[in-house]
Amino acid sequence: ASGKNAKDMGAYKFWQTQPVPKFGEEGAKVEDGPLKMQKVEDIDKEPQPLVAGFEWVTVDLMDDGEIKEVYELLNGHYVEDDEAMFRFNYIPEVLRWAMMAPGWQRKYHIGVRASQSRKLVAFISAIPVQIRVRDKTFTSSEVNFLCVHKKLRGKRLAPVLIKEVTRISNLDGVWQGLYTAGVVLPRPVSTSRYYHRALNWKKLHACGFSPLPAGSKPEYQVRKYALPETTATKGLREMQDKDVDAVVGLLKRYLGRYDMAPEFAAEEARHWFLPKKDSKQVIWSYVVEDNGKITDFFSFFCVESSIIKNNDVLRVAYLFYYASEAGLSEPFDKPALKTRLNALINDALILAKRAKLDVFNALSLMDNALFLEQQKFGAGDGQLHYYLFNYRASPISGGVNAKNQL
Ligand code: NHW
Repeated sequence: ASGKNAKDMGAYKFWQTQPVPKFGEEGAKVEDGPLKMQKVEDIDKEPQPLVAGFEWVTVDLMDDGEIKEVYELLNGHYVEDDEAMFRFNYIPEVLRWAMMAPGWQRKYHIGVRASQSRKLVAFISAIPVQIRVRDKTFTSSEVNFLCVHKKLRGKRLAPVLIKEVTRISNLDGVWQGLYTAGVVLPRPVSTSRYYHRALNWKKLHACGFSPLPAGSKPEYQVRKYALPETTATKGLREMQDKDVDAVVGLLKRYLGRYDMAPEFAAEEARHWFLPKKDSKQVIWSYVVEDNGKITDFFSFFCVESSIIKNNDVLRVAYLFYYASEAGLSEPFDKPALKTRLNALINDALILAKRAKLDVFNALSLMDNALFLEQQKFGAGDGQLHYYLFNYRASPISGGVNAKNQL
């Protein structure tokens, strides 16, 4: 609770009414489990009414016109950095990938329209995910893209949207939520920091993302971040459909090393990791094959950010999931994992550069501490806090859900 947005518990007028852990109880050893038990039959069948002039809708993301409306709402009003230099630009391909994962239902694409103008002014969404916290796995609504039009801010609409996605989840028998935010709310289960690795330093400098360090020269920076043309890992190739089962198995074992992680069914892995051939590429996934066996896997996705001052975009790569047999040897061989991850991530940087991405982001979670410095990532000023709704857990180490950077 020491972040710049931290408030004492009583100041969280909405969140103090919700089944989330409170500040001041950190570090306590508790038995993991739900905070509140309810029954489906006790859940309201209808949404809470909105103030006059606004109405609930569900958004049809299959419809090009409707997804464009969500795109435009987010493009104009979603998350910005503190200096308002950049704002996420979630193109429809990314929105569909993120919100139409296996198990998605249209009723979770919740919008608010102005009754007269029909304009979409607020949005929230969720997809179902399987989350494992230590030895317990449960279904959870992963909530994302909460957005309120700038003209309607501060009017307590966000809590109404959050209660609506909770109600819809509860009616489906889902009682837990998972979400991330840059702001501090009661109470993160895990917190990580963003790290950035320049791929196109000149562009990052020109748009104000990367300052020139004191005493340095632009050409030094360009040289510092230069990368080879070709990857180095033997057996590295693009992941294909035939690799899905092997990747799921490897990931399950690798993610088993962390206290908290998602569990992927084959169909989910196919959705999250295999690029769609017929639209703009969102996700890049690679495997290392050694004598017919998949020994390593990594993936990254791209989300653009608008450069607010000049209408250009930054193409930002986000490190997604990875796994390596090098982390699974008995006994655990940390130096071997470090060497392997550095080789894999260096190849990921090369591939991202080849795909014309400008910067590569990673969080301080999973085993990323083993390569961030060596691969020339620098600490950013953004933090990402991970939250569970209606779940109490003892402190989580190495908490991971890379998807939640979206
Ligand atoms: S985080 C990105 C959230 N979106 C943005 O930052 C976009 C730009 N900002 C906005 O659109 C990824 C507005 O400022 C928003 C707040 C809409 C953020 N999460 O309406 P009021 C996600 O999408 C609390 C949760 O007056 P506003 C994850 C705030 O603390 N709560 O504010 C979303 C205060 O409560 P308090 C947030 O500025 C997860 C109340 O909202 C929040 O007009 C959602 C003020 O409301 C945030 N990011 O609109 C939770 N930001 O207690 C899912 C502010 O302090 C929970 N607030 O009085 C799980 C549900 C599913 C359960 C299933 C069983």
